[in-house]
Amino acid sequence: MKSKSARSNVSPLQAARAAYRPKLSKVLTGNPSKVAFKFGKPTRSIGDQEAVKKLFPNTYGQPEVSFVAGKSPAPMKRALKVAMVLSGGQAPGGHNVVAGLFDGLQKLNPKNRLIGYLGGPSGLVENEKMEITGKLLEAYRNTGGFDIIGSGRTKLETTEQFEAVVNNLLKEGISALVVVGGDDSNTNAAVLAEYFKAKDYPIRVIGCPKTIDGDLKNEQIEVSFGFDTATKVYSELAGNVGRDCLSAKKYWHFIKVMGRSASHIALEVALKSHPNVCLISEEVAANRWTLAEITDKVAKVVADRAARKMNYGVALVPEGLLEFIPEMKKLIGELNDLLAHKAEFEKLENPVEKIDFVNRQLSGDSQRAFRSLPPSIQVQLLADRDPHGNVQVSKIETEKLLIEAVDLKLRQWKKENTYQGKFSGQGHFFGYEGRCADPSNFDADYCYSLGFTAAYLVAAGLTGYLSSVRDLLKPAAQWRAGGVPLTMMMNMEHRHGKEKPVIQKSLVDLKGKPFKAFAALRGAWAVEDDYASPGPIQFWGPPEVADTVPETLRLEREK
Ligand code: FBP
Repeated sequence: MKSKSARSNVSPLQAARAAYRPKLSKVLTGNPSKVAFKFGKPTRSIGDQEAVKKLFPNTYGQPEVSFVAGKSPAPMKRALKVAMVLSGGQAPGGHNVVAGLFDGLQKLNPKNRLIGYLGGPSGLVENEKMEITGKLLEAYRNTGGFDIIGSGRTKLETTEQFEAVVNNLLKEGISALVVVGGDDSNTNAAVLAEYFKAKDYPIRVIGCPKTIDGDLKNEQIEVSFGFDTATKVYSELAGNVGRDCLSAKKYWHFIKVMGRSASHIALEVALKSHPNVCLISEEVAANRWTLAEITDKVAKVVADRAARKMNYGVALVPEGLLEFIPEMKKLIGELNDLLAHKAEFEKLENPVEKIDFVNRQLSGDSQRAFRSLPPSIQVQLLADRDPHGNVQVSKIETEKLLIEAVDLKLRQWKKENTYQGKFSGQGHFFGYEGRCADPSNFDADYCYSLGFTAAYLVAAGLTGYLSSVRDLLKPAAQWRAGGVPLTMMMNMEHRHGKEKPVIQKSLVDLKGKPFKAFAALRGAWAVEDDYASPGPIQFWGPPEVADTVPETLRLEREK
């Protein structure tokens, strides 16, 4: 937040990058009075329609909207004060969403003002805020991080919190709130929009699709922002590790990559860097592979390579893998419910007592699954859930668990004389390294457009919508901008021991082109050395180097 040190020491790259002018959809570059809104048909939620409709009677079923050239139905005469909050994990390009929102509001009416609430949703409750001005933004355009106003994971769910937010926003004269976040934060945005509308509070709510995880996507949202940059950073690092393998020829590198539940990041990094192994959690779940079976498969690749005198390799492990292994999924589900309800557990401080306590409450199957894990992983599985009830998978060292399991298996095969290689594992976790990188051209442009679009959705007087920019494989000038009703993406899920309405996470589609492209190549990557080094993000240069989109997006959307 207003970090002076971070911005006072500007490198030549940062100075040049600050001058980059993000590209925008053509319809938004012209006169705002020539932007018309085209509404589609009424929509329905992606699942559990009756239950979602019942919980969102005032915002359910709204039509999609897109901006087209025409006459604006409501030119903005009255100046607006708009609030914004950055929510959840950082994602490259967040500052450009702020800049796009600010510039869009200014374009609509130079008297419009933007107030940033500090430290995530808690800032709205605690009324911690600052005005975002053109001067302040100068130091943040095209930079990574969320430090301009900070972020946080507080979940807004109680009536007291909602009323505190309303109170603070109305006192400040705010008539719209823009929430920049992932699936959980935008679920929060949908709940707030419904609450405000039900109570006739004059505040509209607009969301923006953020998350490096890439799991906030569907027909309407082609990709979440930050995914492109973060995966480019991880791919560069994975490529470097591959080169290290080829040079030293002595380690097997097990790299856990962020992404929470979905394996989109692992898949994208695999497509770019060609590791010897890349596990895809969704495939594990579809085939109901046990931890022992996964171990066997990885150990088999290690053994096959050892037979060719290649005692080294790169294995990518998606962050959420454990949750997709059926016996572990069951175990985690039981642990979630147990931890959500047991005050007794909270009193225990000693990890051994905690493990003991939990062990006694679990079902037979889950006890066996829990006992099969090393104590370090058992303790990690008992760590606090995040405010949305999710296991904090970033804290579970799955890469180490796999190294240990593969090592054990190989020792057994050695005893049985079926393997003669050497195995030395190195664990890595690529996560935080990529979340605050300076946004690629794609993310810089996309984020700016999302922020700008949010300003126009606010001006249109809409609420309960997610800012949407589509046709991302085309040049930015041809991008389609508009809004998608948040309830359209919702279904009911079991969280914190209860059924809750949430925006559905998108998982890797095993029938989709990106997975198929990977599946067609992985056999060759397992035994041959084909490590690719995409190198660092290129901000300048030929378009085929500097203006690329995620590989996953290209495979999914290219006609
Ligand atoms: P969001 O879903 O909020 O965008 O967060 C993404 C993420 O980076 C996940 O990949 C990771 O599991 C999690 O955040 C880590 O959370 P934290 O920053 O709280 O450690």
